[in-house]
Amino acid sequence: MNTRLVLALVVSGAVALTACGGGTTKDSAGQQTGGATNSAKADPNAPVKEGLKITFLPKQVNNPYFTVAQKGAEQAGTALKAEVKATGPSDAAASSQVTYINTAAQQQQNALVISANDANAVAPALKSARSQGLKVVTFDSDAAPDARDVFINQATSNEIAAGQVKLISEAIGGSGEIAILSATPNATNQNAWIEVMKTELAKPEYAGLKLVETAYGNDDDQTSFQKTQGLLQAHPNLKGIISPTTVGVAAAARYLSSSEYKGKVQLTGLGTPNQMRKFVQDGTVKSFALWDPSKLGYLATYTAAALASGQISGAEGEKYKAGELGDYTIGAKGEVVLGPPTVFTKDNIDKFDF
Ligand code: RAM
Repeated sequence: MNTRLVLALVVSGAVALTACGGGTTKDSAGQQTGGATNSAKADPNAPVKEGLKITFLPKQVNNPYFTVAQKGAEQAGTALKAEVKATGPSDAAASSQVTYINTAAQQQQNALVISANDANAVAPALKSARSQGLKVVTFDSDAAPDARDVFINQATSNEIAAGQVKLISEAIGGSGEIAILSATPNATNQNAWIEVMKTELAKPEYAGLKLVETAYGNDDDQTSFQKTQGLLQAHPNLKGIISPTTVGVAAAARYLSSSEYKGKVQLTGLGTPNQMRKFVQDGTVKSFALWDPSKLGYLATYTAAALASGQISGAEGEKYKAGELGDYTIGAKGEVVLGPPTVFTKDNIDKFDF
């Protein structure tokens, strides 16, 4: 190896290390704040690079919610002239995404867009991918903040969780036992929402509601179905269930709709209108909520392209354009919020097709 080549390698290695710093910073409350140390200067006027390779990695592939999100990611890919490749595990288990992350790095993708099954289980692989030059955007369910550049949150946890408590309270007339049917025990997003639900339930206006159990259906249809049955058997006075997962709420609705509990035990949650329509029409469910997953996938992909093109670095206050969704600004802890969820009832559900 000649001296010039050695020097070039050393210099490029140093540049790579600087650019991919990936350190953490602390906010005033002492919490880790998001993304890289962002030492690289962002250029808001930098053009989006053509031909970017972006891997889209959902919690699981056989989940209609993520299929819709993937469509949005692919639409963004077409608009950006980027190559979006979707891949992922069939179950939402904690460690299931690690090999997919490693593969994306080996394949020298420019960016990875991921909904994390577990904030910490994926963190070492994400950090390693970033040190190899990939930009990491989490969406839907965050990873440890120092393992990604930006998190695209569907709505604030407060909006989502407080909304869920309000819907179940209205459905059961403000008093009675309730249960939560969640996804996996490690899901960052569901756990954040459950925390806020508990805070909400402690407020005087919800003094009549009593949370008796939180069960986990693991975002698996059959497990969620059986856990619904288990909740009803274990709690004969149960008046309502909140299932903040599209898989859980659809399975719970299916169980209730053909059981003696239909119309007696109320159900709300986060569901896709297409999965929930028949249960709203047959009276099993009065109302539920969700955002548009395709917009979430679209925004996450635009964000990945903005990062990989050097338009943004993930620092608070940076602004960028996300195609037809318009302008976004990176908030505290490297977080961007898509917008408030929609509440669906029999009066509006037919206007939505996802
Ligand atoms: C499931 C997943 C996803 C969540 C939605 C509401 O599809 O758990 O992470 O955001 O439900």
